[in-house]
Amino acid sequence: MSVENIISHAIVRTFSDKLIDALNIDVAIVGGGPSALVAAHDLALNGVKTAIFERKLAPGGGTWGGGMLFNEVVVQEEATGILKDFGIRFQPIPGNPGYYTLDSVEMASALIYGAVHSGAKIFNAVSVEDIVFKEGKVNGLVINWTPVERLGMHVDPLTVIASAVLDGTGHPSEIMHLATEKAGINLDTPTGKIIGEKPMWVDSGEASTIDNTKEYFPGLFACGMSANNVSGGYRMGPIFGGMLLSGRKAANLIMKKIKK
Ligand code: 48H
Repeated sequence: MSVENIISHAIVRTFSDKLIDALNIDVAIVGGGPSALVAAHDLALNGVKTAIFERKLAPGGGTWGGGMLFNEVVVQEEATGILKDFGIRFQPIPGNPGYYTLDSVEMASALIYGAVHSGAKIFNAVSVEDIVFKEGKVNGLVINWTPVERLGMHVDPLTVIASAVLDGTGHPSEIMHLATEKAGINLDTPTGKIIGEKPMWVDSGEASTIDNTKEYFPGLFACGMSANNVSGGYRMGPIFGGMLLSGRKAANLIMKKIKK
């Protein structure tokens, strides 16, 4: 075989093996933002078969750009343990105990590396366009290549079967919209519907992001900004402790559910 052939062969074979292995998993995560990356890391580290499907080429979601493209973010004391778990460095904000700044590029890359290195699989440039909804239960995801989605090509998707689905799609809560609008699911919210995100109130938004991280329907969980949007929490801007802690909470809730 020529070296050109060896390279192509090896890539097609190893990728196919990876994708086939991910067609039936414990946890299917939609979106590769900070909350989802922490959840994937914790799940995989505990032996839970986990894959992330991320629409963009680069996972990391809203972490890369810091605040208004100043590529630094803030994290509060409660979440520094997670930063340490991923080897992310941080420095105190002088005169403001309990708050730290960190390089958002270091955070994004470390979260991605940590998730993959702990055994989670990330499929980038893959968009989730629907859920599998059988006999009243969420059973998995319907996936397609992002370029197919973007070009509006009429190409049928493939499916991933999973014991639990985690919506980590950020502000739009895409999976929850599919659940309510296409599957007619009543979510665990006061109205059964998506309440919608409120304006900026940092401390309230940080606390509610964690509180709102939960199972909204059997087999369907939400974390991060998606959870906050579903339950009507306030936004918080470029502070990320709530996102990291939400990912950790989601992983713990899912592990408890799966073990049952
Ligand atoms: C595949 C998809 C799909 C889909 C979306 O928004 P994210 O960074 O996620 P979170 O919730 O972990 O973090 C939120 C944070 O970044 C943020 O926005 C904050 C703190 N905002 C505060 C404020 O006041 O504005 O990432 C979500 C990811 C993205 O990478 C999307 O591309 C991806 O999900 N995604 N992937 N299929 N259908 N929908």
